[in-house]
Amino acid sequence: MSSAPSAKSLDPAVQQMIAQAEKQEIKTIWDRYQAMTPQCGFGDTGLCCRHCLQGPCRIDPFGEGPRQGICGATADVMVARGLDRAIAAGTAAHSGHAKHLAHNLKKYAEGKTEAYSIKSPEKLRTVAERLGISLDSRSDREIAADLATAALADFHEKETPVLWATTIINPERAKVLSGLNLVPKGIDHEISEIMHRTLYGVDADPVNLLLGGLRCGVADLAGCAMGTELADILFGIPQPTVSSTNLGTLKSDAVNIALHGHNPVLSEVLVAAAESRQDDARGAGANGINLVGVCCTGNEIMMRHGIPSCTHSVSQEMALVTGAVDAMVVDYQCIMPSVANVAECVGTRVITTMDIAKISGAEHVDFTEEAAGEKASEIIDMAIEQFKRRQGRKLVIPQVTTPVVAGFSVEAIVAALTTINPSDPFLPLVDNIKNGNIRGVCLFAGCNNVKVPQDHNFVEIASKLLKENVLVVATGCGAGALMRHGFMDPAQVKELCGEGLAAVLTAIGEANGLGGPLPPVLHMGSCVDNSRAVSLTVALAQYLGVDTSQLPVVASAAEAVSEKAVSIGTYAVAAGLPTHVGVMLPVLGSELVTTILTDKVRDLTGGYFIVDVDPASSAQKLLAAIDERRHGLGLD
Ligand code: NFS
Ligand code: SF4
Repeated sequence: MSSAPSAKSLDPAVQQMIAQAEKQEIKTIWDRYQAMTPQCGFGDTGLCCRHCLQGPCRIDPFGEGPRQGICGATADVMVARGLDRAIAAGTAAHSGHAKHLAHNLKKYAEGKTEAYSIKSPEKLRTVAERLGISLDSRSDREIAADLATAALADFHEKETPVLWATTIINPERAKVLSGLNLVPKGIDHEISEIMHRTLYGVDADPVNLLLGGLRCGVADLAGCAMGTELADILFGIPQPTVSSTNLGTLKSDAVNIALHGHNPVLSEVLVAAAESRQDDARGAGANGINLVGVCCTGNEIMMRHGIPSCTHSVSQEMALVTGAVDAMVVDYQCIMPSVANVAECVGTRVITTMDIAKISGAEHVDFTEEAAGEKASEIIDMAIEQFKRRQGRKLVIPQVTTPVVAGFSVEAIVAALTTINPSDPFLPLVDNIKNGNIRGVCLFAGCNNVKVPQDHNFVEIASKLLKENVLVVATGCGAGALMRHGFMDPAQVKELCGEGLAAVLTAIGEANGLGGPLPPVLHMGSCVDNSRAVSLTVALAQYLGVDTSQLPVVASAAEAVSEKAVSIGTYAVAAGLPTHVGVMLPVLGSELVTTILTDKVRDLTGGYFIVDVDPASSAQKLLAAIDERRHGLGLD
């Protein structure tokens, strides 16, 4: 890869900041990547094992040297074990986020925190009812207490399987999963079982290991679904909202606070605190407090409050390079430790808030739900103080913003369809799938990977699919990528979408009084909100009386980074979806594992991985998968 900025990012604002970082001699992820190349071929192909102290053991993917690790583990075993551990780590992260929300709900129910309330009593009741919790003449608090207990119970092994898995899928899928012994017994149980079976000298059957990984993937779906639902209950169900994105959302004359990470437990309180502290910011000479989001926290607060997203994933350091961020406040996950170094270079502050996620060089405020209001105020004080300190310093804010319409929860999508057909909201959607106005559905998810010019895969694949009338939904930093390039701007529908799709988006938009179409790509939220895409798929399957694996629905993590993307991809495959990954997975060292993931698993779940780093051929493969499923349903 050349070092020209265009090889690093497609985003003009990021390109400008990369040049600025070079000028100020600030090292960024692209510099560190270059310093790291060539990367180790053993690790790259999954053939390096450090699971015991006799290691590390390496197997040459080209057949030179040893064929087994010191203990006798083969390439297949090493690769399968490594993949399993990635799935377990991703599952731990999503469900850790969900567990945090469950504790939050419990503290609310017990009256231990003032900062939180039930913003969606309807969803509280719908979810509780689905789990078999009694609603009869009970208060929100009582139901919330039971719901929190049920959520926490789903983490350990118990009589019933994980309810957040079994109650959110269609009966056909439940049957497939239970026939394969893929129904998780407890979320934490599955994670710890993966750690056990991948230990030195336990599971040495690659197929058995991969089946364990798949079950852990289903546990990940449960964690994501729980995370989404509890967040909606506590903070409200997202509704379509107008906002904007990119580094131009930072304001030189305001106290800029970038909220980065994942859990709305933190960001929601800061949103409220910022609102009530606007006058203090003005008192300090600022034109108010300007909140912006980064990564999935950006998605969460954009969907619920219309707060702009400043940047995503691989370009997070660039927000700091502007010099305009007065505090980057983080919770956990996807926060590169390097933000502390960049903050030091530009003289600003990174504030960590969670016990499990401190960063050397950052300041720490110990956030608790019990003292949420106070802690949020303390953070705002720190940002205001920093604003005063930075006066007179030169800022470089790229004047780039893009309009976004975000917030398409399943509830919002159903509501929009209901205006077209009040008695049968799914009918217009299904009719348009049948007549080919909508050829299929693709979910774009996952991160930006430094190995790919930022946004390149997302933009290229989504452009192709939209032109072919594929309805595109997006989450996580995939949503971030597409929004920064105008894919969530309704004004771009004509330019980006095929005629059939444009007609559908326009009809729905106009029926809903928008005076124009829905945006080309529907923003469904953060990464835990991939569960929303699963819910939509399940609802569609149930409406048609088929299984999820029969639908013309595909997924793509076109620039994946995190182990969370691996676990999400795994549950997409468990749900029966053809699932594209646009970067190499560390599995190529085992032909057996590679064949199972990209082919054989299909005989079991109906889903499979498509691993392809070329966006043009990836788009072709996704379209072919869609067409194959249309054919299966008799929709040629
Ligand atoms: Ni998803 Fe969201 Fe982004 Fe990747 Fe990270 S923020 S949880 S893992 S980098 S999409
Ligand atoms: Fe080597 Fe086996 Fe130990 Fe892995 S578990 S490091 S392959 S001896």
